[in-house]
Amino acid sequence: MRTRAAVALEAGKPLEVMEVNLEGPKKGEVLVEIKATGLCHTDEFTRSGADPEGLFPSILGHEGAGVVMEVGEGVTTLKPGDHVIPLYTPECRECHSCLSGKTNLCTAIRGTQGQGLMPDGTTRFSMLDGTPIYHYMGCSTFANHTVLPEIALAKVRDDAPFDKICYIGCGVTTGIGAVINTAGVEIGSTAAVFGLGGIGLNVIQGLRMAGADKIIGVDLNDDKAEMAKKFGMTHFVNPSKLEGQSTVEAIVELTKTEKDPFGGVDYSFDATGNVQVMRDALECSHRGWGVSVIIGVAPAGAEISTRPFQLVTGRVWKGTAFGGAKGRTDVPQFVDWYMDGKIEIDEMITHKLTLDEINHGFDLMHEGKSIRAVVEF
Ligand code: NAD
Ligand code: AHE
Ligand code: ZN
Repeated sequence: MRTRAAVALEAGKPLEVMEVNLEGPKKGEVLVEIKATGLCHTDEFTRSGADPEGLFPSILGHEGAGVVMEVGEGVTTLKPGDHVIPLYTPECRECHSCLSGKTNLCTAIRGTQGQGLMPDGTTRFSMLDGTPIYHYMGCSTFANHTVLPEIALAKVRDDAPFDKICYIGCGVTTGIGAVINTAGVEIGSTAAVFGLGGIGLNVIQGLRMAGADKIIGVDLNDDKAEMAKKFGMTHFVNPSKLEGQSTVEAIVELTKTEKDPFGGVDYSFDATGNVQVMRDALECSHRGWGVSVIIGVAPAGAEISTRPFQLVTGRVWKGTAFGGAKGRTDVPQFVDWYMDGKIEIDEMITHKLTLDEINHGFDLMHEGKSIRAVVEF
């Protein structure tokens, strides 16, 4: 069949909206009509050329929601008409990692997924002249139709709005999951969140759900503070406006008490992808027990560093992919939480675009004007 997609032809170039060929689902695969997709900073990271795994030409996008149109041979858990959310972290429930119960990082198809291919080593997308187009994160939601493996689709209830629940395909689950699954934040905790964008706001929402007392937001953009306050931020630090004080010192100062003269937050989260920020996030966490979670994705070649003494004195550095969530199991639950009013999404979707306007969504991201821009098909 033919479908319309925004194609990343070359690193650093705007996406080009065009008709592409899409082959039908093979064994174990599913054809999905994408109804809506969010624009995550990770899409921009790959579009820009900063991603060591970036491949071109490709169809980016990994934060979608849609409807099953056709299933390939052997597919048993999905049928045409089912509402689904694509999963860049699949859940096969059979590989060593899934069976370990210790991680959400299913390994069943990671090799081919990282090569922009379906599990059989081929691509379903091509240009009208026959040039193959790579898949992206196993999802490629910047296309009106896409093909995914059955294990990379979460079946969700059919009364949930696509233009909101697409965000559960990455940002919402990553942010809230980082708090609940990865950090395991307890009631009464103190926390710092670096980067108040589409991920950081969901970390803040997760911290409020977990019952954190003090939630310190950090961003270079003052405009991000207002929305963060609505989601539970109690204090704001803009590192570019500090005088005679480092960001770490400012956060320590906000958490010091008479009983606790050392200060430092119980939990910190990086949602910027900047390795110097990751260091600050670790170092503002509490001596003896602070846990710092890296969510941000750093460009090719970037490395984190700190004095080993920071870890010797009890701080713990962790990371999280998709908030530690097991997609097929946990994503339907997130959709229920949204529908039951337990989590908020609507306000974070600041812009709605058509596919033809998709590059404007990346402009808004760079200008710091959007939290999530969503493309509706
Ligand atoms: P975003 O662009 O919406 O938000 C980033 C925020 O960080 C912005 O508000 C920006 O002003 C702020 N910021 C940038 N540099 C800063 C600095 N030096 N100090 C303080 N604030 C700074 O991006 P997003 O969609 O929220 O994504 C955030 C990061 O998380 C990206 O690196 C993305 O690739 C990554 N991510 C990771 C996962 C995962 O599973 N680990 C999932 C989704 C996104
Ligand atoms: N391709 C990059 C790594 C990108 C990365 O870390 N991706 C996250 C999801 S970001 C979603 O917005 C992830 O889940 N990674 C786990 C995995 O297996 O890819 C690089 O550095 O090569
Ligand atoms: Zn993402």
